[in-house]
Amino acid sequence: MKTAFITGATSGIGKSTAIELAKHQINLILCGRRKERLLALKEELEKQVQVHILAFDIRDREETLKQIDSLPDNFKNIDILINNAGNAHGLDPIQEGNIDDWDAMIDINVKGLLYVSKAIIPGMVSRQSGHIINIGSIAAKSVYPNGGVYCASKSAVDAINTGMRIDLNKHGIRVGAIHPGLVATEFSEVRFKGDQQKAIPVYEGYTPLSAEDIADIIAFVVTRPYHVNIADLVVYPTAQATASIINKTS
Ligand code: NDP
Ligand code: 8X3
Repeated sequence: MKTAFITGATSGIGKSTAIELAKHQINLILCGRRKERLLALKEELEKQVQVHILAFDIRDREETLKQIDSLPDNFKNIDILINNAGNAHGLDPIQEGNIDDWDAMIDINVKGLLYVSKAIIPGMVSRQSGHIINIGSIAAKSVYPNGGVYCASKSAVDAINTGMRIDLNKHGIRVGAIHPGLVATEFSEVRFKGDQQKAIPVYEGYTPLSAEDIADIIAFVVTRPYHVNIADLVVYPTAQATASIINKTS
């Protein structure tokens, strides 16, 4: 049985991915800061597969390395890494941007992803096998108004994804990114700091992607035969044409 390490498993895409991969008999290491949610998910999925949880903040470099190093022997060989944890913080023109928001996006979406990867990739290299999926965004592919720093953080994920694939290619490790458009999760609640008046309308007037839609695609990607690497995948809801063009007339 394979083992997958999923960051950001307490909510949205990460949580749905855990549920979906359990159906495929993949053992799980589930991460996030909200331990009570991790415990609840572990209890639910342990009926199907082995589950280990790690509660830590991926901004904390020492803690990230320590937590991953602490994995019990039966969870040490990670076959699949899903670098999913991340969020947008704020939606402001650059001249009004909040520096704490900028720090959060760069520290979580970029540096946190690198810390986790640094802890896991050497094991994959020594085993000469592994599969890494980086969750980017359409924000990696085009910049939209007031989202410059979030888009920059996801462009960095896109570049890191390509860099990983180049460097890990000779070690037999598959690397690919999935770039979703609008997915109805807690994403907008986080972006607007709990302000539901701003978060709810983001997903109104059209059918957004669901976390399950992305989880389904991730399950497809990780179950392809070894010689198939889905390297770069952009997924929009049908109502969305670009980051800024959304058909809300239906
Ligand atoms: P959610 O807000 O629902 O989930 C975000 C997850 O990231 C949570 O599990 C959260 O866990 C975790 N996380 C956030 N900050 C940290 C941190 N400092 N340390 C550890 N874990 C953290 O959003 P989504 O499911 O939508 O987002 C998942 C990924 O998908 C993100 O990378 C996002 O950028 C990307 N994405 C989302 C889209 C969307 O429209 N929703 C579209 C394109 C990409 P906890 O708070 O418990 O730590
Ligand atoms: C999330 C997509 O366009 O809401 O990465 O920022 S968007």
